[in-house]
Amino acid sequence: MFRSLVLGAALFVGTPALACPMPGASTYPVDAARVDAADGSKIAISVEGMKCGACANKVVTALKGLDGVIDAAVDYQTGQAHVAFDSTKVDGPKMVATITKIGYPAKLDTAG
Ligand SMILES: [Cu+2]
Repeated sequence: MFRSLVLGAALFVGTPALACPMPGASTYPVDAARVDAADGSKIAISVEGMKCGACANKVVTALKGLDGVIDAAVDYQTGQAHVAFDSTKVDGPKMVATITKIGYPAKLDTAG
């Protein structure tokens, strides 16, 4: 009885926080390859503060909501975002501002 209570408590503590319900979910390699193959200009952005796949999805959704963004791939583990975009409609600073506004401090990744 006591032993199972201890085990139960250990399992409970080990459960990821509810705010980040998708700890293992990353389709980033596939998404990044798709972005590389897409039309338009390409840009890399560093994003801080992402903890799980749901965080990455929020960033992707925000980017795709911008007029001119063709496709986006975001990896919460490395904080990398890759975006394919129409440079006549949107630019890097606008994407950075959009990501930062939803709560993830971002900056242009000059290393590519
Ligand atoms: Cu998260």
